[in-house]
Amino acid sequence: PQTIYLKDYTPPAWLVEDVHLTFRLAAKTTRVISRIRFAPNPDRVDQTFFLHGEDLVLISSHIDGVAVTPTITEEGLSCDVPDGPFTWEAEVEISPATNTALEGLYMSSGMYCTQCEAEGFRKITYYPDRPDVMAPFTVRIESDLPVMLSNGNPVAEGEGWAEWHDPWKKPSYLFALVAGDLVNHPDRFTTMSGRDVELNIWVRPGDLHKCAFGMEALKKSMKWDEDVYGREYDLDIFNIVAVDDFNMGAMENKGLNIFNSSAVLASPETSTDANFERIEAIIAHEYFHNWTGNRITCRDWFQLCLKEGLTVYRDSQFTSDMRSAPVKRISDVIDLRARQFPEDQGPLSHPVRPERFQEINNFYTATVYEKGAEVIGMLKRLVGDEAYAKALDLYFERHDGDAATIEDWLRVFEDATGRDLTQFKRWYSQSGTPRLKVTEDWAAADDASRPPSRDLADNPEAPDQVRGGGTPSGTYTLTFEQHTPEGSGQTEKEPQVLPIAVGLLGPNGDEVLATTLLEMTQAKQSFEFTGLSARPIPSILREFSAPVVLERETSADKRAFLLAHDTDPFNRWEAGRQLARDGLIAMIRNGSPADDRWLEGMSRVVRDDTADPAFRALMLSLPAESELAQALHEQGTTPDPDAIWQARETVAQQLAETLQDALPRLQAEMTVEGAYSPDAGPAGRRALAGKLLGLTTRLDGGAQAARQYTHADNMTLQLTALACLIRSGRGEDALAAFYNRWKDDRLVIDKWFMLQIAEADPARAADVAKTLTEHPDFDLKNPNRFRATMGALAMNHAGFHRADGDGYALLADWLIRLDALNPQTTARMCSVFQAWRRYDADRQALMRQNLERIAAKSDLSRDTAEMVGRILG
Ligand code: BAL
Ligand code: ZN
Repeated sequence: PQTIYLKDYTPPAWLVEDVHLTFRLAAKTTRVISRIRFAPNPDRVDQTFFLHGEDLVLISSHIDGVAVTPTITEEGLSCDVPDGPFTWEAEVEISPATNTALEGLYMSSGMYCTQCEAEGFRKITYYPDRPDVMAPFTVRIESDLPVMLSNGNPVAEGEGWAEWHDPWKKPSYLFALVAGDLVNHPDRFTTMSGRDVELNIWVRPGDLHKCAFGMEALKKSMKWDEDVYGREYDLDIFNIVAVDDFNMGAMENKGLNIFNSSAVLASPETSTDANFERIEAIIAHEYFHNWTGNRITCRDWFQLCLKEGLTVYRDSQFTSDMRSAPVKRISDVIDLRARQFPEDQGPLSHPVRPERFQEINNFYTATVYEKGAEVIGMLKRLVGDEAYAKALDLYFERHDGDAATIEDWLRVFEDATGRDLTQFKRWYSQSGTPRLKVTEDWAAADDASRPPSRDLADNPEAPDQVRGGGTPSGTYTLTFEQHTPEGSGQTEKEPQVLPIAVGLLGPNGDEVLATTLLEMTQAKQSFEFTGLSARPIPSILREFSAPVVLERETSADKRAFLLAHDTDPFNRWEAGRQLARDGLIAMIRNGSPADDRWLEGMSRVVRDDTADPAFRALMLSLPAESELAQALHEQGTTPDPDAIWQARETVAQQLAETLQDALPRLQAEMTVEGAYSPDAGPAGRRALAGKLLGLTTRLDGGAQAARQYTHADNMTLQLTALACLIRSGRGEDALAAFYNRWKDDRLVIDKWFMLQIAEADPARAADVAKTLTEHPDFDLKNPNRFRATMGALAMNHAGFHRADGDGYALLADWLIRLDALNPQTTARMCSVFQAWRRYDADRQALMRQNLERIAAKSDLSRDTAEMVGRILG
């Protein structure tokens, strides 16, 4: 397959003035008639007229009304065209009913829908399917279905047809069409300038009761974007449609967002608190794309982080404002470490702005999205809130209507702030997670005349900053060294700009220096603090101010001290996490007992009723098995999945025993009375209650969980209880009852598939998954169901890595089958093999064998071939 390089970008030869499309919908024989006005691009470097097109049957084509016979290949067509502007007309036939790749126009549960990002529009008609070709679209849909939707505003409709016009020029990847037997949950929103906007969430008739929460989230998002970014909605109508079969979470098509039904439909009976929070965030994310993605789009797909990093950053700000900022930050960092760090430290590592790809669908990654958002967070920290707001205003003003680049984005910040961002730009071009080592030095007041301390002697240059002041006193020095390991073909990595937020605590636990931002730009750099009467305890990288691995040799006592006293909630949590991690690793490596300081710390935190219950729930969560595997690997120990699982079990059991006396009272305190609300307050109480129930189950064998399961009146309580019952080996009856109760609800049955595999005893997980693939409800064509089964197997770390290799083989078997139907979802799931080199020789051999088996499949998709090739290296 062909590799495409950022360096080879050239402007389009032809621009599109406007587009008219007519769709005559039929399941296997849809006709798409296009009329497109082309004009030469004044900036072009060549004149080739090429239109992308895949899996299309060309019925006829005309230029300025004269029939033409283009040259057609698998990728598209070329044709001789006039020197000046002309009109292209074509009719093609496509088959939505047999489109299982879920790209282009396809059918899901009887409705027609589209997914065009990144390169799906070329499966609908011949077109210059690249984001820097932008045009207004007029769309006519003909069908006997009652609801027909496209982008923009409705223009006219009649019996069997509807017409839509989108006045905002857009790239083809933002095109959308929906037709089906749908019903709507309507509402309205008045924008900041007083314009009235019609809002709708469209669903299949049985799902109408699951729309209210999504609608509220949409209105909150619209208001928030006005209040915080000054961004107003720009059409008369905004439609959201829920679709059951969807590769991603949702898609930001202009004025017509299409959602995976799991990312929009919610009710207390069928959705967990986590589902509600995710839905709120995804609705916000897609809505925010209207400005960061649609009004300003990307010049080419290498610039994907321009819209995704920024929009993830914006949706995280929104969630922080709607809920708890510290809890959101901690959750984001857990996610970053679980998904982005392994990607950036393994064979799939790539820069936030990749420089090459074979299949762009493989680059909708945690690095582009989540690390892309971290980069924006760092930029904001460095320039400050006010300058950030000024730069964003300039970005919207300068680039509205543009297909922009990362260079454009950074120039806006340079122009708004006067800063030189040349070095900062490395965050976009250099792959890998920087490792940041820190050492400390203290010279007491009576030593102040001594020659420079040990660390400073190593570093002949003067320290960068002097802080504090006042009466002569001790000097405290932090020396940082940064290093980014080689990867993704980059051998020499340069120092990055690192914003390092630091606070200092005195020996009595009082804060002696409030959070201060250090700006590190060199490979090694020292920062000096004066005006201190005693050696402080540092709190470093507060709020996780840069996406790095902090390497700091420190005692468990100091971690316990920070856990007790740090004023920064993130670092308080981090101290507890580090204690837990160090203790687990010591147990795995040398059989050490659980660390008392961690058990005592947890005991204090869980009883601290001044602390947010959601925060306490996060504190009680142990590091994931995969995180421990990565940590062991970094420390030179080959991870043993069974030993990791066993150590977590042992520690969790000890925690349960330590808290035994407090559990009943704490659980009672966390009980939420009254009608269910998904708000952060009650959701946080349920989260903590859920953790406590998990601990109680270790002591009572599941008796309380069984009672909770029976009496639960919302899905959060029901599913928490079910998970506990499965873990305690008492899940069988509840699983059967759950299935019978919910068998008609696809989204709830996804949970049923997922939970029994993810929570299975590792020795049985692959067998449970295999049995479930034989269940009549297992549906290979539905990405949610596939992920609920195979994704859950991969989540069960020790189960997936079972020594006999059955977990690997089962997944590979199903990936081979799925590739023929849905390359995109297959390729994404291949990434669960990315850390294969971390494990012992036998497991490595088994994983390699299964990866090679996938690679050897005949007609393997470009998507999967690229992923497997990169993973094998
Ligand atoms: N643009 C693809 C889906 C999303 O990131 O919103
Ligand atoms: Zn997005």
